Amino acid sequence: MISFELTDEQRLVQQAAREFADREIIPRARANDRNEHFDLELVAKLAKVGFLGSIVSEKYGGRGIDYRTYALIVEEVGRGDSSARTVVSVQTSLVCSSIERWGSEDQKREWLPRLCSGEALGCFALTEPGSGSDAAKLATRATPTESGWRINGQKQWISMGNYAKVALVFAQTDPSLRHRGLAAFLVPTDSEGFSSTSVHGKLGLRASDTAELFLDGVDVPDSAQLGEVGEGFKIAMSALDSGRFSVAAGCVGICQGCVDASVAYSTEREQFDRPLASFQLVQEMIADMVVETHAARALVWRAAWLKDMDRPNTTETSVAKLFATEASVRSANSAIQVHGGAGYVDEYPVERYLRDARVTTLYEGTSQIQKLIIGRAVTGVNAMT
Ligand code: COS
Repeated sequence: MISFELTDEQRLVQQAAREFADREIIPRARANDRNEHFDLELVAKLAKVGFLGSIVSEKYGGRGIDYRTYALIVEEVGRGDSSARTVVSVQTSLVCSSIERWGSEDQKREWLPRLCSGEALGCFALTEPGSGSDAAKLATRATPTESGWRINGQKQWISMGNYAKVALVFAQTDPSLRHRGLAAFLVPTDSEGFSSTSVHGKLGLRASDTAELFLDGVDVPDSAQLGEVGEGFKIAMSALDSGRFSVAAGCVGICQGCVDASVAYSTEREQFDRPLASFQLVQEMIADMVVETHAARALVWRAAWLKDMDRPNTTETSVAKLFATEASVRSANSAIQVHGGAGYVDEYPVERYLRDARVTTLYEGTSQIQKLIIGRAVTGVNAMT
């Protein structure tokens, strides 16, 4: 039975996450955004409260929480700052969940406790200059050596790539096999031949580290391979099932933040001798934001329910990701409208919400890719080949 009632424990976690966002994230969000500052102090605090790798089982240093509870945390962090939310999402959903699901016992013991405690950051290195939506068409090559693999290639738009101690790198072992030739590797970023550069000039997510990675003859042992040769694409897709969910949950936080900011501003600010909130056209904008927020949250919770029941959820995750990300862009745009000129500068969070929301309809699968996944699932026809 699906229920909208939170358990006592979920309510406590939600409250703790809300207070954490208000106390630790929001006060530093504007300066971090202005300074393009990847805030390692904040990352350490996120780790300390258990928000990194929280869905990982306790055995490996996580909190073993369910996906609904995870969504509650991610929503609150996302309401605070999407750059901080990106750290939680990448570390937890893309890196930790992949290692927990596909890793050997040794790999889990080596990396998960360090990732969950924040001692090490991880990054997810799938995208390349020539491979974005067509994720199977990687140019990065892994060739067998006597004791393992040599990896050559380049990765692009990699969150936390300049700070990660381990990169989950996807590479092609045999181009003739297309997606069935892909393999995944846990590459320590201090390996010889591994280097990174920072990407600057982003519209939003300015406090999030974004890197280009270069793998120039990086040698890794067999033990660095995650899963089997040929399983790389499935590993990437299953990671994205969790990553897209996390992005969606973060966008619910942006929507809620837009509602909160718009209610606060419109009830304070007066024009024509009455509060903005008394104008029907302003109320309409706020009501639309509320509906978007509730709908996005319900879709995220539905996907969470399927994940917690261990049922197939790729389509429902795409539905949640598509709706929540687009809703966050619409809500942030309307929230600026409610704030008028004040919404256009960073005294209020709404302009950052819009800039940060914008990438969510692009990364971890564009809105168009989500639509094609949903369309294929319901029609049985693959529009991508
Ligand atoms: N979980 C596990 N396996 C999955 C899966 C999932 N969610 N989705 C697909 N697979 C498997 C399929 O079952 C299939 O397996 P077989 O080889 O056994 O038949 C295989 O993966 C290939 O699947 P598919 O036919 O869907 O592959 P396509 O090349 O058509 O790619 C899309 C499908 C476009 C959906 C995929 O490339 C994609 O999601 N692209 C966007 C990439 C993205 O999000 N990039 C952002 C990176 S992070 S910023």
